[in-house]
Amino acid sequence: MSTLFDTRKDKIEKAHKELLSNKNEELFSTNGIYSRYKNPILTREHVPLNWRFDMNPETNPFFMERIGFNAAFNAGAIKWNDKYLLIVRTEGNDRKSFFAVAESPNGVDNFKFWDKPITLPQTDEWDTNVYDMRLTAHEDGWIYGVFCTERKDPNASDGDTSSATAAAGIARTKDFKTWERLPDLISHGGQQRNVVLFNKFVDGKYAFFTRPQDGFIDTGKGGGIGWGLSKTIENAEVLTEDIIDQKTYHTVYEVKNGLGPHPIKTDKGWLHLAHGVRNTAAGLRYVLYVCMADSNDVSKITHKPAGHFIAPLQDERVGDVSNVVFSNGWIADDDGTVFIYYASSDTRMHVAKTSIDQLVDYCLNTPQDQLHSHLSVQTINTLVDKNNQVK
Ligand code: M1P
Repeated sequence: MSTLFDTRKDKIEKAHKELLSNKNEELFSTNGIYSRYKNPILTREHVPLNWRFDMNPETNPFFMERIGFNAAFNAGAIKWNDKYLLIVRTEGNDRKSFFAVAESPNGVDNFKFWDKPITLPQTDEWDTNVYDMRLTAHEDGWIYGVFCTERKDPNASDGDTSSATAAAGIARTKDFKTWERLPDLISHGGQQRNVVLFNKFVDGKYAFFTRPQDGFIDTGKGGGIGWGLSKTIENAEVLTEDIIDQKTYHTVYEVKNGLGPHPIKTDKGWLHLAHGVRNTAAGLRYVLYVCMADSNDVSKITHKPAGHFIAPLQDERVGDVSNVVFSNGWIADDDGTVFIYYASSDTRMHVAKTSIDQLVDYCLNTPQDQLHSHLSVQTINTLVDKNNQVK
């Protein structure tokens, strides 16, 4: 007679195997800019069973989950050895997130976590929590992961057990298994999340996109996406940060404006994917937007379509932190296909498919935000008038 252990193990293993081998399905896109896929590509259910269950019937007769997982989201992305790799922000029920590599043969389904999560070396000041890694294959030969390291605010008053400080942690690897930890980026513009290392030297220096803000939650004077240079990466420090893209009143990036993944180079310029945040009666709303920078100066934005590119839709709207889409990973394939990896509501990962040509067309031909309702109407009327000329 089979035991409770056996019955449960069998059932859970079958469901897990099925989940990992599910085919995904590209959905028809009305906007013609990108297509969503039917299924999320990674969820907490994808986390390997041997990270969760004690597989010994002697010590786990109920086949109980010993370590629970809350979410799998905000993944960095890279194509490596012909495989699509995500460095996933994997969050336990204990609220700690860490990084784990998940790999797919085609970029849209069959994502499987590697054997073990990444063991990230610590600096003298341990991280309390780490998240949102951006990957950069730098021309110096290393692959860098720049991520947010969060620690308790040393200046928090007695009894304040939630104030935190955020800084940009830096680690580098050549195989995604062994990581060398470097000192955190020193910046002088306040706290940092959403820091991205550019893949080329600029004036012989390492170049960072930053997002300075006054406090952990409060952006305060922090203006948006910043840009700063550092003489070294081993002791990275940006002495000044120029704001290259401001947060702006009554736009989708009114409250926060932060870069997503490393930009993609095209014939027409660099493509940037970023997130914007605005406030609503229901709380903050995070959306993604795309813009383009000058071919010769990745920090100079030349084209910025109005509004959001991807906003939370249907099921994506609900999760741990609802009404959020966030992306810190995309992959441009050699044939021009672009896979955008985005998380919804700080809970699960999705993929959207587009191409360099579509993104370039989108950037060059989508009207810019005119910042006033009557000018939005004018923009619509211009299109209507143009369409009226079409026979
Ligand atoms: O909860 C939404 C996002 O909030 C933070 O992003 P930002 O620094 O732009 O406010 C991060 O914690 C991010 O991971 C999270 O998805």
